[in-house]
Amino acid sequence: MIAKEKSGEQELFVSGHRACHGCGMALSVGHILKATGKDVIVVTPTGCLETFTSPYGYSPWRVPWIHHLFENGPSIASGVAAALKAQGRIHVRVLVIGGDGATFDIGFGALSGMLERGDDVLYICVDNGAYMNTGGQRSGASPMYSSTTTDPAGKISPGKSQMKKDLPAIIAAHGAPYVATASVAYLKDLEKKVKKAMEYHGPRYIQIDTPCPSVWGFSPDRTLEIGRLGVQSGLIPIIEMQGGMLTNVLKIKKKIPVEEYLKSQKRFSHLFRDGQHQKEIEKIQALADINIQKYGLLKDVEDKR
Ligand SMILES: Cc1ncc(C[n+]2csc(CCOP(=O)(O)OP(=O)(O)O)c2C)c(N)n1
Ligand code: SF4
Ligand SMILES: [Mg+2]
Repeated sequence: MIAKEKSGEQELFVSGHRACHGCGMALSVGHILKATGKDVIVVTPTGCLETFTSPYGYSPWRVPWIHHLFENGPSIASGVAAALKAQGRIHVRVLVIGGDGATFDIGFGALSGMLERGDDVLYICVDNGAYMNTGGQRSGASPMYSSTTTDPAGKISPGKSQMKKDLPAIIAAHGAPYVATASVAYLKDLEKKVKKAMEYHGPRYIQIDTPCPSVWGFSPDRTLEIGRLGVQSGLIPIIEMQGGMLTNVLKIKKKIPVEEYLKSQKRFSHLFRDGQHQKEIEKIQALADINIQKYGLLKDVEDKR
């Protein structure tokens, strides 16, 4: 931070928040704002980000920030965008930064409306795959066979039995001009995508994989490593879609088996406890392989093997 102040570059998300150690979401927000610059108004639905950035008397936000309800982020953002347009303040842009529960589930109707109307909003989902602020309940973004408090793994259940909702594809199908996924483990790629999204007008969407040490169950010094394992296994495809077409993917350098990713986190530990879950592990491997094939994630040399 001192080096930044000396170079004249202002940090827009500073200390004073109360995120858990190693929180992938907190790390990603600083880099999002680095890429947008200061002329933004940020809208944040209820969730970890809202809670850990608003302890009484403190704020890490150095840009205007609005918190409202869990379910209406896109509607608030659309209203702010309309007001800015009416005032002729076209240099100020509107950004939503919201959790996966707010985005995939409870705010999905409002998001669909925002997309369909073509409102000028960049919507960023910081995806930690469950409702973390309230203790880790299942969301439409929770990965298959993860154990959550509402879909706990046990004698009968191997955890969540449904697949993660393919929200980027659903958003692209609304005609959004720019849709991308990113990971906090690849910060340069993340910043580049946010900068690119800011060049467009209309509704844009970026979904960022943000590992959560507290609820996924791993040591807080491993956040970036866990994020990389997700990407390098093929389970978290990092892609870009412009005008509804796939235009870019982050290639996998060295494909790793999904076991390596799953074994690193407590939310999947039941899959390895009694040797009874080979079928579920194979199913997860198949999901990763489908991503690899569908998006062409392997480097050419490995594609030919
Ligand atoms: C209508 C409504 N239902 C439930 C809640 C309780 N609630 C607050 S935050 C939250 C979960 C947020 O999950 P997500 O959007 O994934 O964000 P995260 O906390 O994981 O970052 C819930 C269920 C609420 N505030 N309002
Ligand atoms: S619970 Fe997870 S997402 Fe929420 S602040 Fe802690 S590490 Fe971050
Ligand atoms: Mg969440």
